[in-house]
Amino acid sequence: MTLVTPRRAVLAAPALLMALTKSPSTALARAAEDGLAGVAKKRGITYGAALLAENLADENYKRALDREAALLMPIWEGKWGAIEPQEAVLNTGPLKQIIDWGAAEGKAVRGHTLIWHESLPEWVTKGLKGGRNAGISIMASHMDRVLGFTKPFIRDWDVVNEPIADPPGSDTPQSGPGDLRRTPWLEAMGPDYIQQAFIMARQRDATLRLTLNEYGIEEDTPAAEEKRRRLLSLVRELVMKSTPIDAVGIQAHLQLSNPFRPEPLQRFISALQGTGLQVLVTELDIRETWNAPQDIAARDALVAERAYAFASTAVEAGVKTFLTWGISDRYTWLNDTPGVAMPSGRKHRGLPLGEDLSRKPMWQALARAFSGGS
Ligand code: 9MR
Repeated sequence: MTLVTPRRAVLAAPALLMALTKSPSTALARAAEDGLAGVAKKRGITYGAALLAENLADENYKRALDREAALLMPIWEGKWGAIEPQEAVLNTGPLKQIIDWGAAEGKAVRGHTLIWHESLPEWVTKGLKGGRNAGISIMASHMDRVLGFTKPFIRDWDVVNEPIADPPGSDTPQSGPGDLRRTPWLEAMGPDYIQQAFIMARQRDATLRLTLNEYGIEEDTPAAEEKRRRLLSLVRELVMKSTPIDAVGIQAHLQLSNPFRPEPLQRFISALQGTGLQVLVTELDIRETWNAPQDIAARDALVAERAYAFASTAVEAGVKTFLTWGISDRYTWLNDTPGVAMPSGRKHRGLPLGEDLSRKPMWQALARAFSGGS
């Protein structure tokens, strides 16, 4: 396996990429032996990656993930439809597979996700039609079962995922009533379903890190600015009401078709931290434009440039937990989700390792961001 950037990538890359991949005698070269987690750890940052349990059957992939990540996050196995597909019948096998492999290799696992509007089995959506009391009881039982099972293994859960409505100008804008996304939970229980979820999680596990996770809040667009405003206002309200919430997860599914500037993100992270919460980056990946250049090196340079701009901003703002949504272009939703995958059949190259598991310029960009630009 190649551990260095292919020469053609370096030759065709712009100045920033040159800076990222040059100087083999420096910290970055040593980083090549460590993996991203090793590089991040030196700065007090925990780096991890999301995965599907089924992909652990791919030994080469597993080795690469083992080398790079100190923290694991289940892409599917912790979601309601995966873990409690039938009422009161837990399917913990695939999540346990991730937990066991993590334990064997000394990696922590974070949980994803307890309360979300997607990946809900029909028995839940039907049940939620019963109104507030039904909602409270379904939520409480799920938390009893799932947190009861994961308490010994998982110390950080996405308790509420994606509660904010997408403003006008987003890819998938929603209409009112307010800042919150209209979900089966909101309809059943009203806006305080969010606070209830955090309270219930804390009641079941006093020292679990309780995280609220959201997307569409990273880039320099009017829609992202409005979504940041909405999220900040929700978080401030939750904190004002003494809700047991510990952290906000910034998903970071970035798109090269959107502009990015460090300042709005910096301000947002500081504002969140100002409420007393931690800020994590939970799902970084980078979607290329559909008319991306043909040349692989040029494409990788653009991805690396965005990865560095984003990650260095987050790290400088004090983010200490940083995950990518996958580790390799071999397995990623970016290439199998309609509307996200490129219609031309070209594959997005938006993760640190290529399909062949070799380190790409995005790897170097993250390594450099984690090591403080040196
Ligand atoms: O990447 C995930 C995809 O494979 C699943 O089909 C989908 C539904 O479970 O969820 C995707 O992951 C999402 C994550 O759970 C929450 N943030 C956005 C992610 C990408 O859509």
